[in-house]
Amino acid sequence: MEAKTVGQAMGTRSRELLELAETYSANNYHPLEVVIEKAEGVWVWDADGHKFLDCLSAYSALNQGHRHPAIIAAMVEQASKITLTSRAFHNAEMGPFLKVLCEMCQMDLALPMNTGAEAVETAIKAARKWGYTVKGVPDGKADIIVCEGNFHGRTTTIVGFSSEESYRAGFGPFAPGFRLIPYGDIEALRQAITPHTVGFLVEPIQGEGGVLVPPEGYLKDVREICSQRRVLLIADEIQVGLGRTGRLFCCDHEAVKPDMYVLGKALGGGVYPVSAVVAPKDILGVFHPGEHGSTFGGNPLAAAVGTASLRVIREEKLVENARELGAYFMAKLSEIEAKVVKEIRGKGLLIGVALNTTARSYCEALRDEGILAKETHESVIRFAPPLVITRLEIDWMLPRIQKVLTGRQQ
Ligand code: IF1
Repeated sequence: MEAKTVGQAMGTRSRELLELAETYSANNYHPLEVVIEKAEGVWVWDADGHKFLDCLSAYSALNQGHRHPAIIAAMVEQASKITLTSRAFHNAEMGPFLKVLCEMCQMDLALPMNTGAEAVETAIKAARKWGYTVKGVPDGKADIIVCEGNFHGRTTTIVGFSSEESYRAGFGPFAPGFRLIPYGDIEALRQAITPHTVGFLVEPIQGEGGVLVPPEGYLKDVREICSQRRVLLIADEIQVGLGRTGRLFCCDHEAVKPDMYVLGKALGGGVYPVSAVVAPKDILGVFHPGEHGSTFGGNPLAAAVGTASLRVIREEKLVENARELGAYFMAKLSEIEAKVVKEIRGKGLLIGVALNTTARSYCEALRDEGILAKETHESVIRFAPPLVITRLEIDWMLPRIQKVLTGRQQ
């Protein structure tokens, strides 16, 4: 399990491939200097054979681990039969997939899309349509409340209600109909709701916001207020759902059932983009033929992969593993005495280590120790390994993380 350190001596093949990407790729990312070529479980290898433990999991899209054999098998088998029909025809895989998905969510209906942003857009459309046709909001007046520090995707509508200037600047004009309130502030929500409010779109833990866990009881109070005021509680569980935080859904920590789950990332098991909105009939039932859709949404390959991805989460007890090993990992991280660490927060296997300085160089040092993590919000290191991780693998990481955070060998 020993990983070679990369240090400054990035291999020549990696260096060449990195330069090729930098020559031809639009400059919308600033990745860590590592070129990954293959992977298995929690491990990845770069183009020169160096091995790393993946502590990002593609922002939780790889909850089941890289190339989970059951998911790959389902994908290959499906690829040998049929991959795409479009929704102009039925396909044999979508029904069984949506049945399992609805059962896991304890909801009636699901609307399959591809990326997270598309699912968020779908939830916005559903909430507005529900507002006009069920709640009786005057046409064109629906508003949706969102939180400061939110991250829901990159479409123009979604970045239009971001509070992060770099996501918005230069991309307007933006769609009206969204209002920002502080995250975790229940009074702000109470006051923001008007008779025209159709939905409250919220992340149960803000991932990109810096792994921000709202005050205990917040979601429960949100649920109560939304019910009282007839506002749809739309939970963006794209990053925190499907086991990541030690519960199937992050809302489960407070026994809260939202009106809509927005899911993505791990729904596709890290092999294929699969997203969905899942809700009761009286909400998702507002769509009629022709009002919404997607060429690839619900395609047979996606459905087969989605079915297998959900089965792996259930059968391999990934939720329980995230809960147990997340608590262990967090406790062990908290024992590290490092002046640079300000706070450690998170739930399950979504852990943010907030530093009192910029985190980038620490992520680079972790990479040199064989651990891939990515900073968020400048000063937070996010540790979010695949949920298939073992205690042994966490124990392998701990002295290396300690070395990087303290500058000392254990
Ligand atoms: C990138 C961040 C994470 C999400 C939540 C919707 C979406 C995301 C809660 C949209 C996507 C991704 C996008 C990815 C990086 C990543 C990210 F740092 F940008 F914010 F995870 F923290 N809701 N998050 O986290 O899903 O359309 O991308 O499938 O590079 O932009 P998508």
